[in-house]
Amino acid sequence: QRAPVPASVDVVIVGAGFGGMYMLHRLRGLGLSAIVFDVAAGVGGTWYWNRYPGARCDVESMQYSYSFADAIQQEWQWSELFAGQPEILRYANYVADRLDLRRDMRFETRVTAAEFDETASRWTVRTDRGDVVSARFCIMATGCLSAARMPDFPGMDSFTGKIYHTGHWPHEGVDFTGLRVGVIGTGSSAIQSIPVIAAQAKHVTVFQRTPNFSIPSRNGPMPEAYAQSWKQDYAAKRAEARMSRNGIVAYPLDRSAIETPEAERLAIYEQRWVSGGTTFMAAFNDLAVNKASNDTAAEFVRGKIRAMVKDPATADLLAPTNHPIGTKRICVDTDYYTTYNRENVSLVDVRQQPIEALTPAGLRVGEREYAFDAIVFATGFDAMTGALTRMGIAGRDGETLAAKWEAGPRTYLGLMTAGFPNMFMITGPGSPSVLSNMMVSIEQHVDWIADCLASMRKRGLDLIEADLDAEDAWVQHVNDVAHTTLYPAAASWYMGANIPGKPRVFMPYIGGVGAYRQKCDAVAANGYEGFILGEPAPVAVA
Ligand code: NA7
Repeated sequence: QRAPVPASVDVVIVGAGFGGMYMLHRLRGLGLSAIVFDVAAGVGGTWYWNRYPGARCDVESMQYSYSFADAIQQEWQWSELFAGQPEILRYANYVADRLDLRRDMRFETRVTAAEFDETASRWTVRTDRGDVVSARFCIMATGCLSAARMPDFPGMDSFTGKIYHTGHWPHEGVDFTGLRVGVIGTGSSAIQSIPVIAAQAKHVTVFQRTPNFSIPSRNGPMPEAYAQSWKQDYAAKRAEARMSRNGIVAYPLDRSAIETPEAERLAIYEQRWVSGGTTFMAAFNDLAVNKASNDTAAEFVRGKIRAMVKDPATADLLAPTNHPIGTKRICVDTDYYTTYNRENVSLVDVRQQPIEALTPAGLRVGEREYAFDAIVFATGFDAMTGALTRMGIAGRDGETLAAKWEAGPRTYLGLMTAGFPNMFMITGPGSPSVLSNMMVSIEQHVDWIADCLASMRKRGLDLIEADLDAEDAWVQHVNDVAHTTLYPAAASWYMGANIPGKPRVFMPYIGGVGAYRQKCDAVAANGYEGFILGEPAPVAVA
């Protein structure tokens, strides 16, 4: 039984993941009324849905957590260096309990439309349960990787076995014991789940279109002394993360790879490889911008793959050659490559010859049919824009967000988009978001939005909108900065390249988390430069 939904609130928040949770907390602190909708049955967002075997954060636990409440960051104890999905979901629930968030949340409720009413300067938000809520502000905390993508192979309905998508995993779990399993995709979700599925299944066949670079996580139980070293110094470490490149304290080396003598360079890579995890790309300062430098890192990892995988043909297929390392989000794994040494695991290259169709027994590649009891789609997401453009958002003159963004997303600072007044996005396209530790980026956006609303109230204003010229300039800047790097060289989901027909635009802002924060703060300090602020709409007289 769902609690009643108020007809009118100050703010509707869409999404009860880490963004929506903290946003609600901040709005309460400002004395604003808010209601949060989420299609899930509980909090957690990404960590509610992605329950596939082996699902784990690729940012280490001590850094992937809220920093806004010292009591919470001191109380919570992570059990592993890299937390798994169940533990992160427990953490989200713990925070929700601790802050009593759920009383303003309505679950199992999908927002189907959000329309801006220009006469009243208010949003009308509708849900699939028939709710109609009027709100002054609408905050989209819908996540960057939340709209799961299923390829539309012919014969999808004909397959008689089970079909799963990693991003919509059954809550009761799946027992693969004794089953023949096909896995489609070799992104982060596949790389995490394949070793775990292979340990259970009779046979696993992996269909790889593009190999990815993966670094061993070196995950393990959290040493108490390590946790304490963070907790005792959290204020300083969090401050460092906020001003860093990716929102992660990674101790980057400030020197060029290509200018470092080879033996020394290899020793540095080796040391990063052995310590494991996310910080590999911080080994040198030019890996993202200098192809020759990048090649040295890529070749180092390819060498590791060849050393780990016994069958040379399989090793060759697994060693990525078609994109610079790091230009697709680097994966972090536990035993991924060595899993291919197991007798019950095989790899099929579907780059030249794609999967043609699903069949009643399995799937077909060219003339060959593969039979399965279950097929796991680890095929990713309509990243960054999918959740927003699918929602039925309409701004001024009834213009839909989907129409406005037809040629690619356009935002000012990734926070607002012109023509959609009073609608904010948390970690929207045009902000660092997926190129960063999401926790750091989420907190930065939530704080910025909350401070903005507080400042507007103080000045008696209640309308804010991105200025079109400021937006155009920001989009140009996001694009210019992206093209100073090697990132656009990869056909990645950062570029929309994984969705047929999606425009190829580099969506996140790659200028760095710290530089971006300074820009946002400067905009606020200059009276919200680039935003148009307005008076309250006059009350209509009958
Ligand atoms: P990703 O990284 O988008 O990976 C999806 C994978 O699925 C990728 O290897 C794709 O190959 C593959 N794919 C997609 N469609 C097909 C078809 N039709 N045939 C064969 N292979 C296909 O999603 P993940 O869920 O793994 O990870 C998303 C992020 O979550 C990750 O970066 C972390 O930040 C956490 P492609 O590369 O497109 O050739």
